[in-house]
Amino acid sequence: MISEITSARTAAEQSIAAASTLDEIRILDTDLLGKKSPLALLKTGLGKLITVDEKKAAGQALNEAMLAVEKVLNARRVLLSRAEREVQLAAEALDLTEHFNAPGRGKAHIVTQAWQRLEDVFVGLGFQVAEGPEVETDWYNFEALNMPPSHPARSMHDTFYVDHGQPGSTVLRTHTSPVQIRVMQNVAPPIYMIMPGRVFRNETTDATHLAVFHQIEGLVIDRGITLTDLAGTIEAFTQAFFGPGFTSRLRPSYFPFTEPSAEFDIRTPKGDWLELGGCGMVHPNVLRAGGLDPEEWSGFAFGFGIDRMAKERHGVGDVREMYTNDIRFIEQF
Ligand code: FA5
Repeated sequence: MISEITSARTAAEQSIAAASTLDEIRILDTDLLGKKSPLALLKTGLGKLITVDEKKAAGQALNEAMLAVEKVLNARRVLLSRAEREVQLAAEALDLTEHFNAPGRGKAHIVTQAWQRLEDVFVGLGFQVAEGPEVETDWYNFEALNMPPSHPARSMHDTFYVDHGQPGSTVLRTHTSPVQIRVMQNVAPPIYMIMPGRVFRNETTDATHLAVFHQIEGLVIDRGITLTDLAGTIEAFTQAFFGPGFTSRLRPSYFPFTEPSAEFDIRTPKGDWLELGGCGMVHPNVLRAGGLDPEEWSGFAFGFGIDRMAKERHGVGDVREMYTNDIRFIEQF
């Protein structure tokens, strides 16, 4: 029995030494230490030994052999995983030396640059900046914006729901408009604010659509605000952001939270029209949801996509390119 144990142990150790991959080690683990391994089978034969001394000696030798095989197996596993990791690291290594040699420091991402420039331009026009949460309640994202549960306009927003509270009560905000309500609830008018931030829609991505993108919301609430103020603000913004050769127009549209509503486009010096976002006069129901009296206050709101603005401003063909994080693309801007 003892000699059988010794030869099983030697054979096991030899096959471990011969293993050259972690997959082989995984198989050997079962073959050499599992229920059907030679050592385990020898263990089942212990009962057939006659004397107590024989049993004791064989049992001890078996335990030692099992422990020894396990130890050798583990040591080989550590060695092979280290070797595999080194091969992987070598294969995935990036040569960054050309970037170390380049003069200058890192810079803000193209979308962050657009975001910061938008803030600068609006602050220059007298606006303040506010932010709201990315995880919102259904009430702020839809209901307070004049979209009750059955409202058909809800289907225009493909919503990501968060597993929190009552089913369907918590969402990843689909636009920055819910921040309008939070601002109205917390700031006494007159209000001249912009609200930039990240928004989420369960959409298939393409050259102009992302599932995670950025919007900038604008909200003005004061006494006697009219559509002319909205048009004038959009025009002043267009010239300040894009340059004097650019102009803007409003096109009739529909949003549940503004009445009347418009889409706003800008005209490039070449004469092309580009759609930038939506806007309109704040709906009385929205003013009420924000705790304001529509008889006393009126206002306008607008919201447009920051990623698309960055794309247009820099002539990027596909919005998705801005998020591949390929340093050769990013460092151009
Ligand atoms: C809205 O989200 C309204 N909340 C805008 C608004 C605010 C209207 C205030 C009136 C008053 P819309 O779904 O059209 O509207 O989106 C506004 C802008 O976000 C679009 O014009 C576009 O520039 C950008 N946008 C929309 N969907 C995507 C997307 N999937 N990927 C990138 N940009 C997008």
